[in-house]
Amino acid sequence: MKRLFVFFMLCNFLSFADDGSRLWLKYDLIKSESQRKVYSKTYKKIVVLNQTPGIELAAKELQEALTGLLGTKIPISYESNNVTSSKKSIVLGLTDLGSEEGFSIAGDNKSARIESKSEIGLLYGTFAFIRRIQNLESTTFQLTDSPKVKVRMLNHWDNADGTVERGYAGSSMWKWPELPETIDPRLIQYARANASIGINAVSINNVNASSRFLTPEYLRKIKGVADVLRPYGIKVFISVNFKSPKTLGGLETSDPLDESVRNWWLKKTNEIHDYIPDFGGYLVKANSEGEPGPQDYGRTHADGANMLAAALEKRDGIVIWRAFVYNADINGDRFQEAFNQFKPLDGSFHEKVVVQVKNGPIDFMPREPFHPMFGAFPKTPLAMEFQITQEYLGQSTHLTYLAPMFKETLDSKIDANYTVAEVVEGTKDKFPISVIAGVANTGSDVNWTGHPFNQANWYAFGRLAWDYSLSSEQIAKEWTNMTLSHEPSVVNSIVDLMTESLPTYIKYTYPLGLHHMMGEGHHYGPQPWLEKSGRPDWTSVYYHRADAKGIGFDRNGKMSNALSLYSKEVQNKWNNPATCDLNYLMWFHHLDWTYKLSTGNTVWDELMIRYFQGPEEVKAMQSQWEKLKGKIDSEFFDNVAGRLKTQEREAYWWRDACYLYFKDFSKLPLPNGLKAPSRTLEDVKNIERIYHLR
Ligand code: GCW
Repeated sequence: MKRLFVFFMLCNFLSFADDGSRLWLKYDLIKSESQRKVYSKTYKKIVVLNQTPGIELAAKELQEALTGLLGTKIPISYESNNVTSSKKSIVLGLTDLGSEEGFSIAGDNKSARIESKSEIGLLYGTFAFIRRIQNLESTTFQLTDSPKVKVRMLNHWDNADGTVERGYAGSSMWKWPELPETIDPRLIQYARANASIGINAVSINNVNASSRFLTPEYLRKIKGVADVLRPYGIKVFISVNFKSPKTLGGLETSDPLDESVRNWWLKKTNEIHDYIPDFGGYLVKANSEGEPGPQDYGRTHADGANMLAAALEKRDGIVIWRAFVYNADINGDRFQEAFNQFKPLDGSFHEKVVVQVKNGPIDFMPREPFHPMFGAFPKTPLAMEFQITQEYLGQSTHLTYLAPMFKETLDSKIDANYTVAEVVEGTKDKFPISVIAGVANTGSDVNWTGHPFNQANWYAFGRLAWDYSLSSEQIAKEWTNMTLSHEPSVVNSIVDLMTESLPTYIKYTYPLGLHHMMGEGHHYGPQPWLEKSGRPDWTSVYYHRADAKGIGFDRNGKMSNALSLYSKEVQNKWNNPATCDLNYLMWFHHLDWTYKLSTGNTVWDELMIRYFQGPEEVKAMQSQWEKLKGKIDSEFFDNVAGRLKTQEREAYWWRDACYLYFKDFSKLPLPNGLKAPSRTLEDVKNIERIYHLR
C-alpha cells in the first residue's frame, strides 16, 4: 500500500499534463526540497483562534495549499484567544484593527500570524499568505493590505440560453436548467479563484438583458449561485432589462416617473431580497444599441437610475448605470456621445448610483486614450469598466496580456494632479462608493478561459482592482510562478513574452492609434474597407478616414472637437501631431501620408514598418515558446504552441489586409526592405466573407 502511495506521489511529482482547471491555485508540490524545508520547518500547524464558518473556510484553504505545496498534511487546531505559544504555527485570528476587508500578516522563522477585522479579510489574508509561498517568498515579513476600490466586480455577459456574448471559452458557466437543485462544483472553484484575487462582486447576466432573470423561476436559480458565492465574500448583481415592468409585470408603461412602475420595481427589489438578502444591486445598459431605457419615455438616464436607486433605498445594494451610449449620427463623433449625454446630469444622480464608463471613449479597442468622462464628473462616482474577454484583442487565438493596457488607463493623468485610478477610487471627489468592473472571460472550457494565457488576464484584473499600483510585470511574475514554473529563466522568459505581447498585437492590428477596423459583427480579424453597416459608426471608414492625402481622425477641431473634452494639460499633450504620443496619433490627427514623424519616418512608412514587424514578432514569440518545451506543463505548452501558429497566420491576415487596402489610398511603395505579399486585396476580403456565411 505504502509503495503504491509513493508511486502515485512520484507520478504527481513527475507528471506534467494538467488541464488548467485549477487556474493559479495549483498547490503542486514545490520542486526544491530545500525550499520546502524552509516552510515545513516553520509551519507545523494551523491555529484558529475564532471558530467561525468563514475562518474555518480560510483554514481549510490554507491546509489544502500547504499539504499540496509542502507534501505533508498540516493539522488545524482550534484554540482560545489567550493562546500563549504559537510557535511553529500559522495563527488565524480576528482583531479590532484595520479596515473591513483588509488584513495584516506578520511572519518570522518561527511562526506567522494572519489577522483581520472580518472573516472575509482573513480569507484574503490567507490567500495572500498562500501566494507568498507559491512565489517562494521569505517567511520573515510584515504585510498590511486593504483594497483601494470597494466593489471589484466581474460582469458576465451570459445569456439565459447558455450562450455568452463575446465569450470565447465555451458556453455559460451557469447551468440554468440544472440550477438550483444541482450545484456544479466548478462554481466553488470559481468562487475560490475570485476570492484569491479579491473580487467581491459578480453580475451574472448579459447587460443586453433578458427579463427572464427577474422571474421567480430564475431568481431561485440565481439564489443557488449567490449561496455558493457568499462564503467567499462575493455579492451577486443582476443586469436588468428596463422594459421589465411592461414585459414581465404587464404594466402599460415602463416610464420611470410613473407611480405604478416605481412600485413594480420596489416590489421586485423586495422579492429579490427574499431570495438573496445581500443582493448587490442592478447593472443597467439603457438606451444603447437597441436596449430599452428611460429615453423611450422622454426621461433621462438619471430618472431611470434614480428610480432603481429608490427601490434599493432601504437596502445595501447599489445601481450601476452604464454610460456606453451613442447615437447613429454620421456627422457626429461617437467619441463624444456619452460625455455629452451624461455631462448635464452630473449632480442629479441618487447617492446609490454609480455611472460605469468604459476605459476608453469608443469600445474596448486594443488601445484607447482614457475616457474623457473620467475627471469631468465631480458630482458623480464613476466606475471603471474594462473588458477582460478579448473581443477586439485576438479573442482566444492571440496571446495578449492585458495588464499593461489596464495600467495604461489607470495610470493616465486626467490633469496635473490626479490619475484615472484616483478618480475611480474616489480619492479625488470623496465618494463613498467606488467600483471597478471587468467583462469576464470565463466559460465552460475546462481551463475556464480558452487561451491558457487568458487566465492571466482574469488574474491581473483582480489584482489591479485590489491594488492598481501593482506593476504589470510583478503580476505576470506572480501568475507565472503560481501557474507554470519557479525556474527563474523560465519565469523571466514567460514574463517577457507576456509583457511584449500587447505591443506586438497592436503593431499588426492598430498601429499609431488606428482603431475600429475589425470584421463586422463578429469583430474577428480585419475589415478596414467596411464602409456600410447598420450604422455609420459601425463601419471602419468612419474611424480611419483614409483618403488620397492621408489617414486618421482629426478630433482637434477639424473632424470633431472631442479633444476639447479633456483638461488643458491633456489637450496640450495630444493636440500637436509633432508631440502627441505616437500610440494615440490617429485618435486625434489626420495626417498626410508623407507627414514626417518624430521617428524620422513618414506616416506611411511608419505604419508599414509596424504592420510588417508585427507578424515577425509573433514568429519570434513562437521560437521563444519552443525553448520552453519540456520545462513547463506539456498540455499548457502544446495548447499555447497551437494557438501561436493561428496567431501567426492571423497576424499576416491583418498585415496584408491593412497594407493592401491602404496602399490604394497612399499610392506609395513599401519602405525599403519590406516585401509585398503575393495575395491580393480580394483574397483577404474573401477570408472575412467566410464569417458571414450561414
Ligand atoms: O463592444 C460592444 C459589444 C457588444 C456589447 C456592447 C456593450 C453587451 O460588441 O456585444 O454588448 O459593447 O458593451 O454593451
